[in-house]
Amino acid sequence: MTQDELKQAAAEAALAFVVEDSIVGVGTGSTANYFIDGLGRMKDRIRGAVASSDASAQRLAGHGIALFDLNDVTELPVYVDGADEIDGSLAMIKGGGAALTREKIVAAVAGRFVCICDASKRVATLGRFPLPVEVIPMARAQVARALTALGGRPVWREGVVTDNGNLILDVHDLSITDPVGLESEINQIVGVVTNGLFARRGADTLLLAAPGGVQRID
Ligand code: ABF
Repeated sequence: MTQDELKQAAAEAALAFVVEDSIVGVGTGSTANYFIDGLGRMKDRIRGAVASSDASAQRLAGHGIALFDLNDVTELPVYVDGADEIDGSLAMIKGGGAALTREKIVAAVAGRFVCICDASKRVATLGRFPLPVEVIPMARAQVARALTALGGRPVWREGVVTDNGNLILDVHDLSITDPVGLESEINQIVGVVTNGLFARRGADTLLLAAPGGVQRID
């Protein structure tokens, strides 16, 4: 199976977690896109969706799925999204697609976070994938210095502006043995909007696709 087929298999498995007549939280990225396409086939059985990015909103709208503003939603039973890395405690690195802030906000509202991944995303220790950090533009250099002091090597993702009008620093060379602690520590740096560690609120369920099938890990 190709990596794309594995992503699609994980995404299809997530459709079983969608609650009838509910509003569904929808992530961003190529794996989430397969989920959106699957959701399109069952659009008559849901009320609609909250999207974590403009790109996902457009794809959902293309399938005729109603879009809701998160501020108008009180119940979001399920949020389905991919990840860049996920460890054994279901802590993740996200943000390779620069949508981390909206992803984290939608995930915070959701009752259950279902992470959909091909097996290449599963790691013993987070950090081989550079950790994305969204920063207020005027704070870029100051935040980079603070991240360097934490032992990382921040690289400005030049040319990328997030849906919120901010910048991304990708932090290389981190071996993240305490994801919850590091997530909190980076959040304390003035000028950081969000960091791509999803550990304080990790995934509740991982659907991990390998050639032998999709494994569910809770
Ligand atoms: C989103 O999409 C991001 O948080 C993560 O960066 C990325 C994963 O992308 P893909 O599914 O294309 O590998 O979930």
